[in-house]
Amino acid sequence: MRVVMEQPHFVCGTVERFSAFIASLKKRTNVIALSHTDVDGLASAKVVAAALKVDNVYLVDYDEVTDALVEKLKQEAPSHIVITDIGVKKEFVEKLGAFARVLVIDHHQVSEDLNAGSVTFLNAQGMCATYLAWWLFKKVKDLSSWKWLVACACIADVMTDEVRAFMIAQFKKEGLDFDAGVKQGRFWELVTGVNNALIYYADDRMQVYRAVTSTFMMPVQLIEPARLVETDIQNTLLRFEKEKEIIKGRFFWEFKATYKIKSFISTILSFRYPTTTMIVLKREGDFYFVSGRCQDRHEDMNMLLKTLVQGFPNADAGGHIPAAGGHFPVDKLGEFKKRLEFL
Ligand SMILES: [Mn+2]
Repeated sequence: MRVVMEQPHFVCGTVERFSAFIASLKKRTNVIALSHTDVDGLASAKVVAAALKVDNVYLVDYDEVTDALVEKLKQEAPSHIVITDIGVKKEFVEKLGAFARVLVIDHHQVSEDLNAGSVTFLNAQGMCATYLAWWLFKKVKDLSSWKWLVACACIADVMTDEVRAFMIAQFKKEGLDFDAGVKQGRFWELVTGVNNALIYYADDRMQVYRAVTSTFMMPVQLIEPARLVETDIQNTLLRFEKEKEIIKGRFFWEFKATYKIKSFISTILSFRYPTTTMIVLKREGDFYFVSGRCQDRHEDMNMLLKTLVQGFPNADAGGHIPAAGGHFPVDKLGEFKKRLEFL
């Protein structure tokens, strides 16, 4: 029986507009793929590269989406730029659109429709960027050897509900029952392994990108780096349980780790303790960087952190009710903790 794979519902852009972009590739000279730094970002760039034979790939974080990046891309004189898994601003794509045809495939919340002139924007909600790219590009090129990676990206972004038939079919090929959960078999091994390898190679993510091929297996050269990060994560979680202080019902802890796992650890802890406010510090030079999390929103993190650093020199804090961040000089730690007792 032929499985009918779920179809995206684009809130911006159309398949016709996508096809016009593809038709324009007849005049291609230089194609660049630009994507995000996580598993969905890497996987969507892989799918684009497999479909279009791109000339260069960039994996970037949001703080790298700047005018400096526009300049760097311009230097390469691309005829086409394909952006996946990054919620880019109109201003940014307009600058790229001045020297290249731009295609943006994304699933983040839309703030504005980017479609205009040389910019094509396709956005659908509830499906990861890799699934959207695969769904669009499979009409251009046979991408059947990449379906396993598409499934991994859906798992990594926790976006499997709306692509159930697709997921069930991929798990079945592996002899796995999708309804037994996503944390099984080579899919989960790949998701955690590649995620950890991306953390290990945070300063050279293309090492990870190049290692991933259309063969469904954890790349051999990434196994050890991924293991080192996994060990760091597990040790850090154990240390949290041992070292955390309880100050007025809140958890207070100074984070230390070998690799860049702070936001990953914070996310794990906020799910483990959804009803406890968590104040996590990380020392960088003469400053403490603080993050406050309160998953159940019983306390306003934006207000709390602002009050905790109020009046400190060279200090700042802000954010939202469930999550906020800030920084203050290390010599204010005593005062910071004292304030925490009374707030
Ligand atoms: Mn994504």
